[in-house]
Amino acid sequence: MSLSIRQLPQALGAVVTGLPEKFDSVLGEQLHEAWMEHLVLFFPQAHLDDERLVELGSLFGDLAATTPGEENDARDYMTKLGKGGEILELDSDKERGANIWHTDLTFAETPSIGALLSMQVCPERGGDTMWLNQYRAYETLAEPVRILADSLRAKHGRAPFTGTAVHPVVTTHPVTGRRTLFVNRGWTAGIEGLSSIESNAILRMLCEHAERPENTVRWTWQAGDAALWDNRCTQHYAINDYGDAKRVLHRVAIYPRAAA
Ligand SMILES: O=C(O)CCC(=O)C(=O)O
Repeated sequence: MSLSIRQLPQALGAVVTGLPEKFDSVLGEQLHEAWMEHLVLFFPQAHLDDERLVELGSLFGDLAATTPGEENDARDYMTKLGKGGEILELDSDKERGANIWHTDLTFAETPSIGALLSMQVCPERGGDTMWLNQYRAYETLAEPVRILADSLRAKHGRAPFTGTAVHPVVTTHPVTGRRTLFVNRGWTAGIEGLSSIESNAILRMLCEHAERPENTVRWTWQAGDAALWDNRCTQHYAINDYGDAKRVLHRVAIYPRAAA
């Protein structure tokens, strides 16, 4: 079967089928191009074991389970698997905190550029994940609000549980050159230089604007599916509607390749 990439009709996302046995640099380039265009790639029934998860993720950068440095990653206590501890196991028996819109690790100076997630044990019903398009969120702000957002910087993180970092509220994607909103409800704590009344009101407005259903896509998982997202221009939300059912995923976080 040859590689096929089908764009979804929603604000972001494409479905990839026909992954070859061997993951090489040609495949890496094809997937990278599609990833930059569609922001999230879904791989139904890819059945990536941990070795293949690491192999596929490595096509796009260096891998770590969470933050590569010891930056007080809030999820450092979770199970890390793989030869280099680069796989994070997300087990519903231990943690269900991802049912808030967030971008991973924005409390770090250098957050991951993306992540690859593979569904291991899937609830019979529920447990979907949603993603939203932060380019679209930025581009659909009214011009005066866009100009305001362009001028702001925000603090991220919740010390002492996580590290803290300051990032511009609007960033430029290093590959596509597109401007993107870069705040999220999960980790953005406040806007620099504003009163708490001003900061809370602006952050709430930006987050509510980004989270509108028009900016989203939703994936209903089956065991064996995988998803690859760009952390620089998306947010995601794990829907906690599956009661006591078990849900287990394996995830690698992708970082820019260290200079050789
Ligand atoms: O459990 C999910 O569907 C998403 C997990 C998540 O939010 C994350 O890996 O950051």
